Amino acid sequence: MTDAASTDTRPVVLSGIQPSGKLTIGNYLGALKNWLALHEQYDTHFMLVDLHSISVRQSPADRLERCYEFIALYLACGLNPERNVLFVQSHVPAHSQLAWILNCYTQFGELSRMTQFKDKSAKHADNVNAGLFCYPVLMAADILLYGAHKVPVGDDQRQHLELTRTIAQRFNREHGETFVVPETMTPPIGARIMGLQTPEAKMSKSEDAETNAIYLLDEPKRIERKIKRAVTDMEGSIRFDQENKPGVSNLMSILAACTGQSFEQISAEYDGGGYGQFKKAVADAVIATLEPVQQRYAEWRNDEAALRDILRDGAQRAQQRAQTTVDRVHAALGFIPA
Ligand code: ATP
Ligand code: LTN
Repeated sequence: MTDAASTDTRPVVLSGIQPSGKLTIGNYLGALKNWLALHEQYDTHFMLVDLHSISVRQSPADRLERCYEFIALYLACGLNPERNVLFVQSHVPAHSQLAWILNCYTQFGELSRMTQFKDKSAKHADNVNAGLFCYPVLMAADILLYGAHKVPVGDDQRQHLELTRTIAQRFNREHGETFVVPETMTPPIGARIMGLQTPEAKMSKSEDAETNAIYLLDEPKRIERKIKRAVTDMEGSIRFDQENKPGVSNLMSILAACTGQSFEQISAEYDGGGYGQFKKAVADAVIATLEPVQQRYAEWRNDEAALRDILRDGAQRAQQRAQTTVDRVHAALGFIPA
C-alpha cells in the first residue's frame, strides 16, 4: 500500500516504547539499538506511546518527565529526526480514531488470551481497566495507520504482532485490501534480555526491583555493582545453556549484543577464567556501550524547546500520512466523506 502523503516508496517501519519506568538495557538491545540503521533501507517511524502508558497509573508529573527523558534518550542513542519520523502518539489523533474502529474488528476472546494482559492485570489487580484489555488494539492501530511492513520489537511483542496481522487480514477480507499485513522484526541476539536477579523472567522497565535491571542512565559504578551481583550458578563454566544456566546465558547475550561477538567466541575467551573475570568483561562492554549515550543525553534533555520542535515536526508528518489511512478506512466502512 503506498501512502499518498509521502513520496518515499521504500517499505515502512514503525515502532514505539511506552513512557513507563526507566529505559533498560533490554529496551535498548531488544528494540532501540536495532532502530538506528533502519532509515537506510526503510521509511522509518518511531514514537513514544504515551496513550498506551495511561493503561497503568502513574502521576502526570512523572509521565511528563519520562516523556521528555525518553525522547532525549531516543536522540542520544542516535535516532536522527531528519532521517526518521519521530513523534508522540497523543499528538496524532488518527491513532485513537483507528483504534475505536479496530476494536469492532477484534474479538473479546482474542484479547483475553494476550499474555501481557494476563501479566499486567495480575500485577495491577486493583485497576484492570478496559484500556489495559484493549491495549493491543491501539498497538494494531499504530502499526496499520502507516502501512508498516516491518515492526522492530523484542520477543515479548510477538503475540501482539500476530494479533495485529489477524485484525488486518479480517478487515481486508470483509472490506477489500485496506491494510498492509505487517511482519515482526526481532534481533538474532538480545530479543529477550532477562532480569539480573531473576534470569527466568524478562528484564522490565516498570515492574522490576532496581537491582534486576540495568538502566540506560545508570552510572558506570552502579552498572558494575549490579552485574557483579547478578545471579549465576555453581558450575563455573561459561557456555550458553538457557535452560540450565539462565543467568550466565543472559550475561552472554548482553555481552554478545554489546560487542558483536558470537557465543562461541565468548566461551573460548572467558571459559576457565571464573565468573569474576567474565562479569567484569560484561560490565565493561555495557559501560562502553552506554557511555556515548549518557554523554549526549544531558544536552538533549536540557533543551525542551528543541525537543518540542522536533516532535511538532514529526507529528505533522505522521498525521498527514495517518489521515490518508483513516480516510480510506472510513470510505471502506461506508461513512460519508467529511
Ligand atoms: P513495561 O515494564 O513498562 O511494560 P517494557 O520494559 O516491557 O515495559 P515496553 O515499552 O513494553 O517495555 O517495550 C519497549 C520495547 O522494548 C519493545 O520492543 C519490547 O519488545 C522491548 N523490550 C522490553 N523488554 C525487553 C527485554 N527484556 N529484552 C528485549 N527487549 C525488550
Ligand atoms: N506494546 C509495545 C509498545 C508499542 C508498539 C507499538 C511497538 C505500542 N505501539 C507499535 C511497536 C509498534 C510494547 O513494547 N509494550
